[in-house]
Amino acid sequence: MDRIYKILFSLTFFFLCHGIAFAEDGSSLWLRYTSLDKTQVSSDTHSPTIAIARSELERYGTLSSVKLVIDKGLPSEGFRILAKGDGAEIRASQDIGLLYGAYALLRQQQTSGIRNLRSAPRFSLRLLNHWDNLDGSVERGYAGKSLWKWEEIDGQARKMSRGVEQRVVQYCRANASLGINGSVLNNVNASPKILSPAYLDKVAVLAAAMRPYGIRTFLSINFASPMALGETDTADPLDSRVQQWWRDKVSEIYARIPDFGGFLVKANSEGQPGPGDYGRTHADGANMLAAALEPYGGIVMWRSFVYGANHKGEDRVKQAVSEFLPMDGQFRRNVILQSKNGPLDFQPREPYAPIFDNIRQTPQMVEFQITQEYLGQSKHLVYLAPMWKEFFRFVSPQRLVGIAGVANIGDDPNYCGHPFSQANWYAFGRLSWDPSLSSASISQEWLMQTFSREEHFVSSLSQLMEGSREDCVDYMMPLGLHHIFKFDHHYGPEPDGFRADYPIEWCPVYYHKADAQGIGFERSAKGTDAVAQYRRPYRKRYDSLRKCPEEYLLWFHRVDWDHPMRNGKTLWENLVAHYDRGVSQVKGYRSVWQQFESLVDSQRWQEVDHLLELQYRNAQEWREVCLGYWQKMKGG
Ligand code: BDP
Repeated sequence: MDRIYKILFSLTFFFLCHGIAFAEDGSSLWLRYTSLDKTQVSSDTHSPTIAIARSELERYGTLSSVKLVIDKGLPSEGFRILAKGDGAEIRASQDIGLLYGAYALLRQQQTSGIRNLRSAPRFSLRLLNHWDNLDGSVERGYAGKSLWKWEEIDGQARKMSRGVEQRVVQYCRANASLGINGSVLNNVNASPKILSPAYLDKVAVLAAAMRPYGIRTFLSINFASPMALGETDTADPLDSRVQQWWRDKVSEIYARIPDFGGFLVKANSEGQPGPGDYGRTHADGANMLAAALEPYGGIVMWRSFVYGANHKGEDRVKQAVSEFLPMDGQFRRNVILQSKNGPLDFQPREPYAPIFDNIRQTPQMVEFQITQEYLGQSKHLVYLAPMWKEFFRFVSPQRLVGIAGVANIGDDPNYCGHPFSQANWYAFGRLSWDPSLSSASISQEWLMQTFSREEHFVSSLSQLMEGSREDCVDYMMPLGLHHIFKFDHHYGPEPDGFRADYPIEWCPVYYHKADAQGIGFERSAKGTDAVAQYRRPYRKRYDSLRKCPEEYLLWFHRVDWDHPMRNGKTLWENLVAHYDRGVSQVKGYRSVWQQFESLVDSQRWQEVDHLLELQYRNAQEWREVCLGYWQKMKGG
């Protein structure tokens, strides 16, 4: 062969072998296993779920053999891994436990090495909430359009194209690898059309794809559906025709999807219809749906994110407790109250939502937001596990039956937009299985699987990720500031935001109340007394200007600009220092990342590099706009 052709040939060979490093677009997520076809898998039982466990292990396992064993003595969904020389045994009481065990073994293989392990999930409901609309858009989605391709609905439900199926399968594998066991497919601002036969056919197709991976399907419903679909002239939950309509609809759903999970409901909130439209309570509404679902084992997840209705004018952060506390004890057994982690709305930092203290008789779930609506969306590297761990310091996982995360998933090649946003999906799943895991251990295993196991890389990036949420708080809203986002898209700063045609609870000026004298929202007993909704010792601690943790200061107190802080400096000086710290931290991200250019495939490396540059510019903008505005308010 000609010399030049030899060189070209060897180069082609080189690129073929190393092609992965050049071609990685993030679509493999953290499941970047190498195909080895090495492991012999044996199992006494057969099912679609076992078949998946087998094929994942056969294809990607490094051991010579793995035995899958049903062991009824183990907890529901849990598993055991027993390492045995060059082989292993996975035991579980159910097929799904064996699949979870298989993924855990593969994770060990990619991270710590294979060792004995006993594991079972802390929560029985571990759900993603997709805010996907039927036109294919995703509310607060920053990673492309809906994976579900609702637009292919007309008569096409059963003919999902191969491409779509592969994306959905990858979604299922990723979730099963974490133990996520439910998916609410559509937006809480739900279109009534989701309950029409054509869409239910499509839902059934998706449910069938997810079932072997242990993922049950749920739907968000519009409370006025029977009326909106033209089948009743009211949606009053106490009207017997409405009740019958829901019973029929539920039976229609279960005929298609026998393991259907139930409904998620946003009612009488932000313009959505609800039982309040008929003078009925949330309990009346939830119980009507719960009664229809009960014979099938379905549940209702009723959201407490309700404001501006019955308690209009009251401090928004108090309204959920005001509304739901009097109803505690009135809900049917299959109703769960689902609340956001903070009392306002997924801000970079909020104190925990006191509804978790107040509601004692109704089962509760927490709703986290993975999609970073208020934390730089899919443009900023902000690792959310430290924020969720912070919540669990105040609300014990034992008080909760489930955990939901508003998904950050779309049809972008890498599913999440920012390559590091995948870490938030990952961390949500890992914490929903075991909230006692540390955020650092989760980021480390994610980094090892997603990028590289090189020690220096893993420790540097994991440290960077660990601090990133605090950095974001610093450059956006330090010391308890909240909701000073630009209207509607919630990405950049708008501290002067006020619109007479908007509810006051959407206006930044309502939240910071900055003027010549000071800044902050007085929620102590001297103000709205929101502190009274907290249990001891937090009630007193937050009420006291002296004892209130400084990270919540302006959330609970209005203080003068020259208020002396614990470090002896004034509030103003501290505010400036926080903004500066946030910006300089983010500046450092890029220098860290640039050290590792040779370790990361070029496509993902460059993507992250560009995004870090953008994040730095955005952080500067936050500082300039906010400090400029506070300075103007303060005068001088
Ligand atoms: C807000 C979002 C809005 C959601 C709402 C909710 O901006 O898009 O519909 O929460 O959770 O944060 O219902």
